[in-house]
Amino acid sequence: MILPIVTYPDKRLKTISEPVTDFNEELHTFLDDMYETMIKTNGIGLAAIQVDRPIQVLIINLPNDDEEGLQDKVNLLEIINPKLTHSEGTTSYQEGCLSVPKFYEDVERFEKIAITYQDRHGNACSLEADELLSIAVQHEMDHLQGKLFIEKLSYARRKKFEKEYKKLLKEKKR
Ligand code: Y12
Ligand code: CO
Repeated sequence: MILPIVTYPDKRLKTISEPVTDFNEELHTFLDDMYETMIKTNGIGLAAIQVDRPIQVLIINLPNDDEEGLQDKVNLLEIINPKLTHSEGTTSYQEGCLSVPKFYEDVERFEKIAITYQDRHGNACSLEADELLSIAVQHEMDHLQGKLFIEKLSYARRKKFEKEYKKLLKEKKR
């Protein structure tokens, strides 16, 4: 089932998500719906709060790093209750978000990270990430804390964003 995506400036995106305690059939169906929704909307990452569920769940499916750039489901990561265990360096990348459509901006983040998390069955897992995966994990983990990438912009860039986004919303209404 395709789920509606909550978009900025909806206040629900500010909600701090709660840990998952039940790794049951309902969670599995929800994860499948998140995947379907992310693929349908051309996303590479999605957090549960973006589809109005304040639980610590995120999914990431990066395209293959080759000419075709296929988004292979075998590379799908389902990350539940993540905790950052290591971070090093800084890097910058032009980010986008399904909850902030049509806006991309450079954001500074850790270059490399390590996390622990649980999979859909509640098994303990760990992940070391660099490059695009590191950025995607940090972007999605921010959603679990009610934070959007636009909050990491400088004052001047944020102002520019608010002006451009307001214009976009007006055009959409017409
Ligand atoms: C690097 C940086 C950020 C992330 C987080 C995941 N971000 C996304 O998946 C963003 C996807 C996105 C897709 C859009 O396309 C449609 O909605 C059809 C989009 O919309 C437009 O620009 C029209 C905006 C963002 C991971 C890795
Ligand atoms: Co996002």
